[in-house]
Amino acid sequence: MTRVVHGQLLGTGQRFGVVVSRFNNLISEKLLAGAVDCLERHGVASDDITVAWVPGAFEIPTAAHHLAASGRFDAVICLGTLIRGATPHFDHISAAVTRQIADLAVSSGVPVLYGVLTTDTLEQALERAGSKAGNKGVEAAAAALEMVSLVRELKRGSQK
Ligand code: INI
Repeated sequence: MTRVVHGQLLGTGQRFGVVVSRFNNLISEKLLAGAVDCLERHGVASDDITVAWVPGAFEIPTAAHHLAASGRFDAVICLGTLIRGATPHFDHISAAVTRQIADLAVSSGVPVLYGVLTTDTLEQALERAGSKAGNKGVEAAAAALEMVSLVRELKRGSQK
């Protein structure tokens, strides 16, 4: 018979590290509020959420690495806001940050979630931070809950 494995969205007893960057804080604080609200509404205790602020998106992978390596968290959620400017700066930072978070998600053994906005305009970022295009912080937190549960289930399966 086919064995189908799903993650659940129950966060009771789970611990989360959240990295959030201060650059474009107007947006990032909305991503953070959405992520924390989502975790708490799914049963995560506020004491079980650690928030690490970093200066800009470029610093997110460093902090995420330390949170993941600490062994204290079931998942690490990365939040930030990159908005395109007049130079290629945005492209370099967004490519590096995205690649490093993806690498960490696979190599650390801990689910690492990507809630970093990369938009052309401030308006697009606002739309993704709690208005008409949802809130990417909420989405990243929901994905974190699901991945914690899924990874636990997959580890259990591999021990059978
Ligand atoms: N950091 C961001 O988080 N978003 C941006 O849009 C941004 N832009 O456009 O420059 C940005 N730059 C700062 C960068 O992330 C580092 O903090 C800085 O280079 C120091 O390492």
